[in-house]
Amino acid sequence: MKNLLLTCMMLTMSIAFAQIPSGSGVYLNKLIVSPNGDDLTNEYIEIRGTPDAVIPSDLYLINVEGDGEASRDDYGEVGEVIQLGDGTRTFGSNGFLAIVANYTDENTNVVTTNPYTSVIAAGTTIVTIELIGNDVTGSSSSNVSSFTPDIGYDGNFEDWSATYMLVQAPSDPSGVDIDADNDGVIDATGDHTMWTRYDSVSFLDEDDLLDSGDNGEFGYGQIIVVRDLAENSSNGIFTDTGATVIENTGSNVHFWGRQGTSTGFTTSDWIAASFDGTGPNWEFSGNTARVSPAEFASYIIPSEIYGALNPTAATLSITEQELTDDISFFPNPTTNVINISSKNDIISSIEVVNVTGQILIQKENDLDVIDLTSFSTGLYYMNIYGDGAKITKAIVKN
Ligand SMILES: [Ca+2]
Ligand SMILES: [Ca+2]
Ligand SMILES: [Ca+2]
Ligand SMILES: [Ca+2]
Repeated sequence: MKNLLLTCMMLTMSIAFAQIPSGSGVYLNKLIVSPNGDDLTNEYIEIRGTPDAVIPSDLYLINVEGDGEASRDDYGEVGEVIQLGDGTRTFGSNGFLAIVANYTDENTNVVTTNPYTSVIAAGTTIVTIELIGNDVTGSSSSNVSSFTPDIGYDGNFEDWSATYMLVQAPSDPSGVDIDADNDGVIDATGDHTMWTRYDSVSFLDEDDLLDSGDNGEFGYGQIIVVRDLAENSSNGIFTDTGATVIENTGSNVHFWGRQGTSTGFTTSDWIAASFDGTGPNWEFSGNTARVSPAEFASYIIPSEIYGALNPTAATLSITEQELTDDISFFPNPTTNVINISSKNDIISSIEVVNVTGQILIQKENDLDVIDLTSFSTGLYYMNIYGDGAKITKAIVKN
């Protein structure tokens, strides 16, 4: 009976979440739509597909409104729509499509070039939108008077709260409401049931919660980052049934990307991070609560990953050899202390054990020195831990 109930529940969940039929083979590979600095020249959109394949002209990147301000009821509605294909455009020979924008100030003729064009890998299909406007320092697309080519992208894609979806749709999805009854769950009927959804993610902020008299924050993605799940789950954070929900404490998401060749919606399929710095070499937050998975904390985006796969958490973990190469210590033998230095500051803890394995010192702070003054003369071992790796070194007290 229990199994039957569980099966029924799972069936119900999967039906509830499948109101938009899913396809595969096209992925949101990187999404930087709320960068530091001016959005107009620092946003970056990257789609992964089949190398050299024609991009269907009915393939769209859309955003779905997620702010439930008291004064509005448009949440669940499609906002901006970017038409990715034009009937002849293909994914690059490397399988990637990148969308970027340059901005020309019509008063001064000063051109601000986005920081990505020069680093995107050869073979990528790049669509560069030339924006012309009256305030190059403005982040608002209201400063844009023309954009060429016009594929629906004005240099400033909607920020939070919003859901981003890659969909194939039989007609332009602009204005479609996927949640007409405003309950945070994609409706079982409506134009969107004719779409094929390839990928979807959401970022939810927390300025429209119920306790401030608003309607909540609404996420319709298959994976969703919220700012403060514990405090807000009963306070108007609405996430579609079956979605993976990640908490990103006290901060919004600047970077969404798929890890490696991933295709799913678990936390190990995606990277979600707040970042600092300057594009394209943004540095992810060093605060692990603002980065998912935590292995990406302090990761600096190398220019090589534009027009390429993102790293996976597993490949970030350093090897024992790297840890060995990183660390030096002296003197050994010693009569009192051993000084330890790490080129890349990656040591997380150190233990000193005796020859029987008994732990004599264990420390996570002040890792640049180990004091053996009180130890008897003899042989000891130092276990050094850093970034998932462990090495052991013999040390001698004289
Ligand atoms: Ca909001
Ligand atoms: Ca934006
Ligand atoms: Ca609904
Ligand atoms: Ca609605």
